[in-house]
Amino acid sequence: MNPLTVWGVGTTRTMRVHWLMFELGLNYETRRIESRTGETQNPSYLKLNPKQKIPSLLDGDFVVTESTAIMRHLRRCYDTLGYDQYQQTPEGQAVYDEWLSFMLMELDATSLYVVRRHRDLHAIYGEADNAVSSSIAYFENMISAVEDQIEGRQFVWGSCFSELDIHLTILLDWAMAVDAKVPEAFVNYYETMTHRDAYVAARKFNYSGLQLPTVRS
Ligand SMILES: N[C@@H](CCC(=O)N[C@@H](CS)C(=O)NCC(=O)O)C(=O)O
Repeated sequence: MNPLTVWGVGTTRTMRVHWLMFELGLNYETRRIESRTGETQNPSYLKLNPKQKIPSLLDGDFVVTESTAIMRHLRRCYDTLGYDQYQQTPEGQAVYDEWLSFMLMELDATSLYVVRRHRDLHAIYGEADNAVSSSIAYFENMISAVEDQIEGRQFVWGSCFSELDIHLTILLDWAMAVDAKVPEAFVNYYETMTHRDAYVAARKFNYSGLQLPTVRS
């Protein structure tokens, strides 16, 4: 039996994990449960993830939840991507933390996810037009503030592809889907990332044959 099983497809969070799996070239099983189908509330799944969220990873009998934690676990245990010298330094590590916090908090949780909740999922979380428009404006301000840091760069962090590129590209996918303005430097970066074989394959894998209409969250 394959020791690695990923639970969940169809969302931006599951896309993070499947894309990394494809980049690492790992052989794994997938349980194609989806959000808002009730499958995250099945008693058997609740034992894995009482938060009722996807994705989850089962590595042998060890469970990891939270897409970012899953990605970091996969890189620690099954890495084939490698790190450059700068990435090993305290400065390189601090820059990693800075980008990760910025993307998860400023670009995702406090902006695009608010749009998601109060626009697409307003039947669950309530309508809040002001919160939606101010969150898009906030996202645009935040991403513009770091435009110089991405200008001319192939990767977010150092000279190697990393999970930070997965985070950023998926955020850009999402920003474009809600018609947020994305600075030119990010559009160029996005073009390169979305031509990667693993991105194309993972996107098809993650978003094909869903029970619910395609949702990008
Ligand atoms: N912080 C979590 C968030 C996961 C999350 O919010 N998943 C949502 C879909 S985007 C979910 O599973 N919702 C359960 C449901 O709607 O049934 C992560 O990054 O993995």
